[in-house]
Amino acid sequence: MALITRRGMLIGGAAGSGLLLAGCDKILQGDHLNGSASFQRVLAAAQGWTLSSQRFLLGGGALAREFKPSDISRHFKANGTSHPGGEDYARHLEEGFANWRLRVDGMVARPLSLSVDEIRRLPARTQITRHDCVEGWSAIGQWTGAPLGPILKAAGVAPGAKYAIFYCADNLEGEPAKGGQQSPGQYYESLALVDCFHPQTLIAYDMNGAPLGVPYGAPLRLRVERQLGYKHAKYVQRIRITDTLAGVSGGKGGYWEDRGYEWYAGI
Ligand SMILES: Nc1nc2c(c(=O)[nH]1)N[C@H]1C(S)=C(S)[C@@H](COP(=O)(O)O)O[C@H]1N2
Ligand SMILES: [Mo]
Repeated sequence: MALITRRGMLIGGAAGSGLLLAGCDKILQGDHLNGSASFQRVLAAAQGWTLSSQRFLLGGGALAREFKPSDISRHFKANGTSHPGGEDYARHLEEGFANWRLRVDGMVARPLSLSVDEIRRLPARTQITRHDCVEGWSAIGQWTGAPLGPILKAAGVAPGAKYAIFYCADNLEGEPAKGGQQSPGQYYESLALVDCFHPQTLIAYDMNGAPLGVPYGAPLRLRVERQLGYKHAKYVQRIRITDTLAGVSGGKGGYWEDRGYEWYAGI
């Protein structure tokens, strides 16, 4: 929790945050063509992010190992769902995901709704990492995406919140769910907030320099590099901030957790 405390100080620090807020208001009033209010808020929040990331490292936080472009696996296995199916997803695919939204809600001061295009216009991070699946295979890939930290910072996580729950578009057992509503068999995952603010935790949209393919979670997936494969939710539509994992499907915090896997899957 030290990271949150440090971030709290950063956000709360009088001069810095005042400047950021002033800048943000000006953008909000001035130019609606440049994106939604959600987008402008995240853009403003992202401006202090490099500093937060550096403090994370100086504070002893560990990064997952990053590799060279020549290390990238020629074949990266697609695992679990490789196509969500269903009318909803088919329509999104046909529209080139122009109407896909990433919603951020729950215990936040300002719920957000971001288009894929807006997420692509946020400051990005690219990392080459090794993905480890519990089934016993690994592959190295390059991921580009928006760090999750500034997105949650812009939403304003409420005091007492503990987790982020990621709702996916695919259902492994029945009818595909619509618009981020949870139904039995639907894939979902969750992280402790501290892991959401890790510098390598991304809402990723590119893999090996090209837009994510359908098997790899198009249009948006989570990358959380210090954890096992099943935590890396694909086809993400909604992030809900909460203080409990109860009440969502089996209540264990994830599709595979409800079927016996460990919730904390650190590597
Ligand atoms: N929505 C969704 N996310 C998912 C899964 C899934 O079936 N559905 N499988 C998980 C598992 S077990 C792994 S190993 C990785 C596989 O990611 P990949 O298909 O890009 O290799 O996605 C994870 N995220
Ligand atoms: Mo996996």
